[in-house]
Amino acid sequence: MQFGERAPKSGWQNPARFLAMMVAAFSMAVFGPVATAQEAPAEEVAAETAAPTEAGDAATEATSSYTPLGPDMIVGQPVGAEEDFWGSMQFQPQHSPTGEQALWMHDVILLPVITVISLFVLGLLLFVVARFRKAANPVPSKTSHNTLIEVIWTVVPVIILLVIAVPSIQLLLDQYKSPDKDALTVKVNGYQWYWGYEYPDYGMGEVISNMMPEDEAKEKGLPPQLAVDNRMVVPVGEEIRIQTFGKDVIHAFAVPSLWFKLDAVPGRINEGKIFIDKPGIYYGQCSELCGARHGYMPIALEAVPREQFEAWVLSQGGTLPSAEEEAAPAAADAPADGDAPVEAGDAPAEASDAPAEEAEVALAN
Ligand SMILES: [Cu+2]
Repeated sequence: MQFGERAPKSGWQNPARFLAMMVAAFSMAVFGPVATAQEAPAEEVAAETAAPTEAGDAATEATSSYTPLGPDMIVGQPVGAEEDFWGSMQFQPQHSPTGEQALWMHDVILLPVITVISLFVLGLLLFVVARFRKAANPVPSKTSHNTLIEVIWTVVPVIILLVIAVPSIQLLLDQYKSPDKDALTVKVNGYQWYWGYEYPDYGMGEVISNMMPEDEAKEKGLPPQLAVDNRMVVPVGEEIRIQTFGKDVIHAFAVPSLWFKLDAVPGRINEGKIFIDKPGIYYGQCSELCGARHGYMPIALEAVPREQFEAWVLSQGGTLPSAEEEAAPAAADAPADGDAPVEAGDAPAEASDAPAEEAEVALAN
């Protein structure tokens, strides 16, 4: 469903998407209940999205102030089996385009295919056990070849794999597409055992994010062991370039509700992109066993409208790139004549000749 909705323009021109849509239509026809069950939450999400956007507009007016989002704005969070048994056994609802596409792939293609094949093979086994048991079939057949059946059991799996491959490769390509050239960059540093967030374009220090003590989290109505003291704040509805580093050992930056997981490896930069549909708080955890307190370095990502994000940057002592750009042309005008620095450069050269002459004099003596 979301897969088709996401690409209304290219749906009919792009053969891969067209085939995927055909598969979706077929799957929905055959597995209708699964598909419709998925649509209902999508509508709820749309309804929910409308409300925070209004809140975002209100925030636009109050540009200068930033207040961290409260517990009512938690969007991406795991649920316990006691709260929601089925929900706890499924993927978290997705809030990024690739996440929606991946969840669609799982719910509409993979699960139905797996279920049908498993039931079919189980049925065949039960049939063979019953039909060809010794009592019912005392003299076994000596048949060893049947060309028709052999062709069928080769060709049918190939077709099934092709049907899976088309949307799967499309998804893989989308997941690893580079972010926009001017996407906001966040450097995510994994430490034993906390996270550090750097915003190289905003002239601010690293934001260090530690797990919030359990009592404090409960007091504030935030989930214990997921809440942090300083969240990673990013603008909503924009591409964000995430670059991960391991500052000591390998960590992994993972936020399930945004379909994002990227290793943070010492000595190399890994890069991925995030696009968040909806303002709110998204929780994740380190997903690489990194030592004793691996389980206590949660990730809390806060997506807010651009104006709120900029207010946050200013509250952290950062500067906005737009302000720098305005200042930059003025600075560029001053050395535009250009000759002055060059002359200044010549002077030291002359000055350096002097000691050489002195040295010659000294040698001559
Ligand atoms: Cu870690």
